[in-house]
Amino acid sequence: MGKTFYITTPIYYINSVPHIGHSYTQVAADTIKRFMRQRGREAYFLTGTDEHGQKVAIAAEKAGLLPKDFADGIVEKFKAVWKRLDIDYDYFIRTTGPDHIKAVQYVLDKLYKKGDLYEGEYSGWYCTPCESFWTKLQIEDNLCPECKRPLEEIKETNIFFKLSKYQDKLKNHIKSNPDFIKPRFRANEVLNYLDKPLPDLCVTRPSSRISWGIQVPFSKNHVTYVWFDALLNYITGAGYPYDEEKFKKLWPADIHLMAKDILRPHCVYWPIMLMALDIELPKMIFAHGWWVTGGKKISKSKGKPVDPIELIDKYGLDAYRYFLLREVEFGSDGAYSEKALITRINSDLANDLGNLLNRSLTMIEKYFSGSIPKPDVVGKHDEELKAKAICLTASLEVAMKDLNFSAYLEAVMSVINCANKYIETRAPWTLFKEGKLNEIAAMLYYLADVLRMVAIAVYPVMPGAACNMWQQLGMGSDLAKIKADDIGKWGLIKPGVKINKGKPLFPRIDIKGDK
Ligand code: ME8
Repeated sequence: MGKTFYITTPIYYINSVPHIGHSYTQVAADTIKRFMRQRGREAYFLTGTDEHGQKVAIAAEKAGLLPKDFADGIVEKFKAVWKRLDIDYDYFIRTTGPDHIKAVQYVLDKLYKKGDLYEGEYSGWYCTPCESFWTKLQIEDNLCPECKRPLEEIKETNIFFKLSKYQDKLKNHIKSNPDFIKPRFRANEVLNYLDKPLPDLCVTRPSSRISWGIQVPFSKNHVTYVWFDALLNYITGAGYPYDEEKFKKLWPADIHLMAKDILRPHCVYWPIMLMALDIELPKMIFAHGWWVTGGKKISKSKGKPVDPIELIDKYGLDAYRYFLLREVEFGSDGAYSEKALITRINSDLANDLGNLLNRSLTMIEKYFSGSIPKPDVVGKHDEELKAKAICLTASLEVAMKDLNFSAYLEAVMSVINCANKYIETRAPWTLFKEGKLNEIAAMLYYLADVLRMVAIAVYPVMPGAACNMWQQLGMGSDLAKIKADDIGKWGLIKPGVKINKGKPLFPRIDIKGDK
């Protein structure tokens, strides 16, 4: 067995519960994992929570709790939301876990002994919400360049990490590995940033100012900077440094997923930390776009964020997952509105996919008493549909190479649209009047086999709906175990099998006024 496909999401701050943005990264990662599994790859999906730092300490204080007790409560909420979203992660890492803490201290010691960490005086401007330091040159009007909130001037002794030592090596790596940072234009952003001298990274905070952090092993007055601690989760969650066997199976990560807001820590600090530790770099860092409303990023600190659970309760999990991945190209920003969600459900899922399944199964019941008919007389239209369906596999692979979920789903929808048009062209109601039952038999067999392929193809995105389709088509097997190769194989649905027509997969939703 080869290397396990290893995929990660950011570990989320626990100063609030998850919203649509967090659910987006989770659904994308979950889809990739299921996609890889369908291709026979072992896959390991790491997610978790980032529990140290001032942001969390402040939120805990507001709630009248100790940070760890506060964290314990919120973590359960995160896990509950991921469960509702059917997120099949393998390990949930918490940065307050003893193994992670021990490993972070091990890394600090290692880099200190190597001479990559040194003590120095820091004076500059600090942004508490972003937990970032800025120099005079980087700021305007005393506002944080990232979040535009006021900065605090600070002077203190800290431990610094010599980023500049690895700057050229990182630049070369980015230039010679086009898949390292994706989408490609993000790599250019990082390279532009790396064109200027890289300031050393302050990797500690004085315990007198922030006590909620990992104790620095060689300096009792300091705790670890939350980003330095958090980024290490990707290796500590994969067994580093104590479980060598696990680490060898997982590392390097195949994909680190996140949104564009945290591109710099992931594409600058993280690779340099790995270089300093002599650890191979991840294969791909993919920064997707933001869900926005009214042109602004949806975030927990600004207004009421969109709640995934509310939407799932109203519209169903599969529709929600589909919308997230179909609506915008992965990598671009997406404008969220409930109206857009409903429109997408009605057009793609109710009118196209749901309707195709429903009308095909209704005809199988009506003309063949609910058994898949045998295709004896096959014509040009049937063969055209078959050819279109068989080509689907190639389009799916191409789309997923770039994590282009919308193109992936568009390719599936294009087969569904062809199948719906094929029904109109074949006009079974006329064939029936003409007594051409054998032509209807071929048509329905072809439709059923195409629907079988569609179920496998949509499974990574909509596992629930796909399994429902599978059942309705009378496929007895467990769809979760079916391999993607079956999408390209024709004739796997068996004539004579009884279908189990159920309720419509996606009922149409009425739009009441503008939402
Ligand atoms: O940054 N649109 O945690 P965080 C799309 N703890 N994705 C969004 C989003 C939006 N509007 N809002 C949030 C942190 N996300 C650090 C990470 S990793 C070592 C440490 C998603 O809770 C997206 O994945 O602020 C983004 O990168 C992440 O949530 C930020 O989560």
